[in-house]
Amino acid sequence: MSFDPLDARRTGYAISLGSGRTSSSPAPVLKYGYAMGCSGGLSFAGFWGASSDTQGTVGWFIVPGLDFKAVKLDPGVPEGEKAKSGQTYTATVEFGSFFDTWFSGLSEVGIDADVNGQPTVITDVYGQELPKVSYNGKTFYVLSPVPSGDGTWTVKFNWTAPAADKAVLRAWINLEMGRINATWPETDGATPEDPKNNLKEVEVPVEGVDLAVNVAFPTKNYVISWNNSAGFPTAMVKVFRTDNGTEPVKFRLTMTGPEGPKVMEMTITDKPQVFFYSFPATKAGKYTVEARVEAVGVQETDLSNNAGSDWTEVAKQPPPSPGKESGKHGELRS
Ligand SMILES: [Ca+2]
Ligand SMILES: [Ca+2]
Repeated sequence: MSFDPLDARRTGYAISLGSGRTSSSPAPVLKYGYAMGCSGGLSFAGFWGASSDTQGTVGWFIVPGLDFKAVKLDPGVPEGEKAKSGQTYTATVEFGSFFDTWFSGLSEVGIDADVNGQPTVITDVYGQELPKVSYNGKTFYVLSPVPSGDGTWTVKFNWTAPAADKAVLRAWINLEMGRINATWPETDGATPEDPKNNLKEVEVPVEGVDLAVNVAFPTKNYVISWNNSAGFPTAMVKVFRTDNGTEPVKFRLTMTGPEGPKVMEMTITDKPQVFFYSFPATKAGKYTVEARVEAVGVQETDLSNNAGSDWTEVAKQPPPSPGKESGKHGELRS
């Protein structure tokens, strides 16, 4: 196939990222089996780019001036606030391009984003997942088309603040890193090692979860009445949070006392939760109940308040001496 740039300008060719690809949104693919470029009186101030298809065929095209850029990355966390571990935010990314060209443009360009190295699902501003192309075994998101002149795109991705003290959000365009494996040569020579203006990185501080536990007996002096063989002292175990998060956090609560350990897994939001540890006491003595709370799957900011204990002194009421009024009975509590 011969390539006539004037004809290309008339018909509005768009060059695609590699032939032999599969795409969720078919775009016009220009198959270029041999060199093509300017001729006649056209002149260009740019340089030549190359792209190869799955058969290794190299196609050449002229890139007069091409610059992709990641303009802005807004993590979606309210100004001045830390992200809250476990909470989901919507990040907004602005990409731009400048393409000084005589034909309609490139049909698409690859973009990618990650959070602490984990790839994200990228959508348009309406939440619709962006189209992807598969090329040489990798699948990546594309923006399309790349117009001549200036182009801008706004995309979004949801991310959940991780169980860590910070999250690193990155978004990039036209760099062979992450999922992208086909790129256009740019005037600024952006590469993964030197991404120039093609990459935006934002570090977001994350407010971790802080669970706490408190153990308390309602009385320090528990008395078993003279006519009962046992009493049932009860410790109150309160699990609460000192962070301001409202998202559900799983926790494991271990309560230990005379009745042996009791373990349970529950979920807490911003409301404290109260549990009771009751045990039969037949003998006088000092009884202790301990409790330990552990967040499951999220990081704790302060482990010093995750354990607590309390004790109660149990006494046995002596039987009433003969002759005294025996109408009063039952447990005496101070
Ligand atoms: Ca660039
Ligand atoms: Ca804690």
